[in-house]
Amino acid sequence: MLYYFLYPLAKYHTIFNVFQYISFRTIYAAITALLLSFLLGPYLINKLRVLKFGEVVRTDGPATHFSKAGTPTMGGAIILLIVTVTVLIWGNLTNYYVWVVTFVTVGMGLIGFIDDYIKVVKKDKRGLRGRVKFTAQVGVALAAALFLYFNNFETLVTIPFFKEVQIDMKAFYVPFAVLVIVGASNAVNLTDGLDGLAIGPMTIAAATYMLLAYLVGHVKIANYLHIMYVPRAGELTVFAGAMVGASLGFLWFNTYPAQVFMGDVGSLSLGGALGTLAIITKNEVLLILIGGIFVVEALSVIFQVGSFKLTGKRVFAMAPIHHHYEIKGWPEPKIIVRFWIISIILALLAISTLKIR
Ligand code: 57M
Repeated sequence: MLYYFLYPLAKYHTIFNVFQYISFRTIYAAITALLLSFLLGPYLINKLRVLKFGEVVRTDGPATHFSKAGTPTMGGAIILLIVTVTVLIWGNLTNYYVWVVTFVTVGMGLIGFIDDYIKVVKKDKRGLRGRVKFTAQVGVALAAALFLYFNNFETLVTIPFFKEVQIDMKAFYVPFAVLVIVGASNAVNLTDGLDGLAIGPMTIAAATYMLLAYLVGHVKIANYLHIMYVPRAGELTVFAGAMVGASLGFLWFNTYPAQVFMGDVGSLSLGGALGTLAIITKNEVLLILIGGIFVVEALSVIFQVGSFKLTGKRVFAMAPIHHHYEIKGWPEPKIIVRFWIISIILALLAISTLKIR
């Protein structure tokens, strides 16, 4: 919005020129989202408490979690609100990529909100039925993928570390994009089981895509680095910046011992946003590395369930894998911080693919 109203004033005073720069708007988007989190966080968390939106903790999990019962949940609604408001303030709203990623973020958030509402307010532990939830997620992702496809979005997929390997998926790009978006959304949801465990790696992943969006959207840098140039994708730097600010702001309250949980409204929407950023920045496959923690968490569930069905034996003491370490006796903060460290290493490795190819 500021871009729309203030940049035209550059003809009266050059100071207004700064509003055209993605770098300037990204930095201030991150700061705005962070400040909004600090200002609104305590008030909104209290509101969740007053509304009795408290977590119902399962009794078959690690015993250390029983004391977390009643922690306000659905705090993801705060993240969603702050990201959207920040993007409306600092984004160039004439850029349709901004709307695509906002659509997925809010759409997935709504699905998560309904799920949380049924669990927390209606006190139905099962929440939204699995099939309904999955179909709705696919619907949101499919709408975004079809929109991109019919707007001549590049269907060529590059493989990290292998410059020469490029696969043109043509129409198969649509189901592929749906898989990336829905997969990311659910993987983040599975990871969200310890204080700060999902939001830490989310901040790191969003920061990585912030950098990538800037690079792929800048014709000179993209040519210099020999990476795919994606016209107009640079504007997503601002969106990712808002995500970084809002995620860091949420971490302030969600860090151990958490004052609030994000709920499905947070995990599904942030995961969906991450998947969409991966698609539009044309770094789809690299998401496996950037979101490595989310991938490992999801794989641990797949292996656990698969192994139990096939052999009757468990691979882990409990899946997702963070529960395995809890049962092995690792203190919760140790698991969380170690997963953050791994996330940072993975992000650095991902950035190194700009040169190692
Ligand atoms: C949601 N939700 C947390 C909170 C958060 C197929 C199966 C592996 C699915 C999986 C599952 O249901 N995962 C999705 C995980 C829950 O957190 C809430 O949910 C929101 C995210 N959707 O924002 O509102 C609990 O996690 C803890 N938590 C924190 N800090 C946070 O910041 O401590 C969350 C956020 C909270 C709190 O205790 O109540 C969850 O774990 O339920 N299921 C599981 O993860 C279960 N695993 C399992 O059944 N494993 C089996 C098989 C099926 C693979 C096995 O290994 O044999 C475990 N979950 C729990 N207890 N809680 C089992 C035991």
